Order: sequence, then C-alpha cells, then structure tokens
Amino acid sequence: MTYASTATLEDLAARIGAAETIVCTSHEKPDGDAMGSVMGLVRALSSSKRMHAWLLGSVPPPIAGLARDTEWVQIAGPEDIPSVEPDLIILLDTGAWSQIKPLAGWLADRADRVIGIDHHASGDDPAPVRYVDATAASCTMLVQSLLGVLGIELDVAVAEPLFAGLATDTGWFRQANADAAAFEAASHLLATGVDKDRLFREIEETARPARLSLVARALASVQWSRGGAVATMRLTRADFDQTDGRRSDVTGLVNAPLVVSGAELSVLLIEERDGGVKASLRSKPPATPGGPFVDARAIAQHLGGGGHVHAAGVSLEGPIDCGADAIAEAIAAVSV
Ligand SMILES: [Mn+2]
Repeated sequence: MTYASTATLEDLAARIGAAETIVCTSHEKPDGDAMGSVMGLVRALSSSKRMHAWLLGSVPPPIAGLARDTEWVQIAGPEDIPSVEPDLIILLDTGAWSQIKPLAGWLADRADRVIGIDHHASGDDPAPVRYVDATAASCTMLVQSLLGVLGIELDVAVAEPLFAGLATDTGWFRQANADAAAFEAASHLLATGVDKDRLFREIEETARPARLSLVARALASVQWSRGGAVATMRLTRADFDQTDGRRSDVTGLVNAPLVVSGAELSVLLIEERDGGVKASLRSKPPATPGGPFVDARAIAQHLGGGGHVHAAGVSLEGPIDCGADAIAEAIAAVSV
C-alpha cells in the first residue's frame, strides 16, 4: 500500500485541540527519536491536557534516562495496557503494525482515535489519520513543526528530548539526512538552553569496559580481502567468555574498519552460543552521488539474510571459519 500523509499538521493540531486525555506512543524498543518524540509532545501538552506516555517493549537504559522525571508506562504485552480510555492516541516515528505488536489489538479497536506522525518511507495504516514526511531527518522535527502550528513556545524541557531525537537519528549531524532543515531545527532547540554535551555523554558514552576488550580482539582479527576493499572480523565464544563480554557490548563495532581509505565493506562474524554464526555487514555509501557501492543486502540475501543496502545481516552455520568462507563466496557471487 502507499504510505503517505492523509492529513495536514493543521488537521492534527485540530484533533489535539479537541482532545482532553491523550496517549502518546511509538515503536517497540524505542530509540532516541521515538523516546524524544513521545517525551517532547507529552511535556509540551501537559499543561493543557491529561497526557500519558506509553513505551513499547524493552527500553534501553540511556533512552529511558531521557524521560528524566516525566512519568511513562512500559508495555511489553497487552496485559500491561493501563485501563485509561483516551480520546486521542498519537503514534510517533512509526506506521508499521509489525513495530507496535504489544499495542496492536488495542489500537485496532480505537482506529477512529489514532493519529500518526512519521518520517519513514513505508508503513501501514495503524494511524488512519497521519502526517508523513520522509524528507524529515527525524520524527522530532515533525513534532517541532506541529508545536509551531499549535502556537506552543519551546522551553528547554521540551527542546531537550526533541534535540535528542534529531541528534541520534542523524548520527549526531554527520549523516546525509542532516540537511539545512535539520540544522535549523537544531538551532532553535539549542537556543532554549539544551545541554548537547551532557546529552551526548548520557546517550553515547555508556559502554562497559568489556567493550574495549572486545573491540581490541575484533580489530586484531581483521583480515583484508579483495584488494583492501573488504574487512572481516571475528569474535568467538571464547572472546566473550574471557572478557566477560555481552552482545550489547559490541553494538556498532562492525563499522570500525570503514574508517580505512579504500574499505568499502566490513563484516563482523560472531559465534553464537548454539554454535551458529551471526554475520553483520556494513558498506559505505557511494563516494560520489550515483557512484558504485557494495550492496550489503545482496550479499546477505544470497545466504538467506536481509537488511538494507548499507546494513545487512545473516545467520550462518558454524564453525566460524565456515561462516567466513560462506561470506567470501557470497561476496564473489554478487560482485561482477
Ligand atoms: Mn526516527
């Protein structure tokens, strides 16, 4: 189905104006943008409405910290849904049924009261009345625009979560989606007194010491192939056991070799507890617009996995050497 706006921000503002009790929610396992959108909107409207923040699935600690002292309810399954009967439900940063499973049935029963704000290019119809702008760098940017339509002045308590969402969804303003509109939005938020350095520390600098031990082992394992275009790293069960490491300690580690000039694809192989191998693949965007790049998804799909063109993954049979061979064969098969 086509996923696009069915309403304007002015339409959504009118629905909000007419409501008294409002639930704000977002996708499962909320990221900075999901949490920032919910918290920004809840705080901005709480002086005039009864606002409820509902977060679905597990909430990573650095993200939960963004709530400060604003109350929220965690909903891991239908049994956690409070008995509140809102007259409006605002779904933020998603429009996909697959991302809101704990609340899906409850939302479907209240479809006439659900409005959506999203910046993803695809989705379904949990929010029949929705505003979708896939050119926006973050959902918080759209919330910021909505607050403008509502005539609500930004203060630092509202601006902080909005900035957190914009910063995290743009890789702290380094990714291609950090465009002029994103910097302009950031400028307005910072002007309220948002402490961006504190936010960066609280969200991004939260690793355990075990991460460095695992990073050291992964980097020491790098093998270059295809003339330096492909880096392959391995982490075995022994690496995790000997460092007291967890899978959450290696988040984002697959990207590390891409700092090397000429590196186009990075592969991280992780030996699973059951003996299988999880391969994560990351590739660089083209050096020039429309130029060549390594299609990580095509490589993963060749082995039964999937993902995005620059970030993909696949589960393979062990041992880890066989996993490495399978990846090498897939790279050769999809590269002509
Ligand atoms: Mn987002």
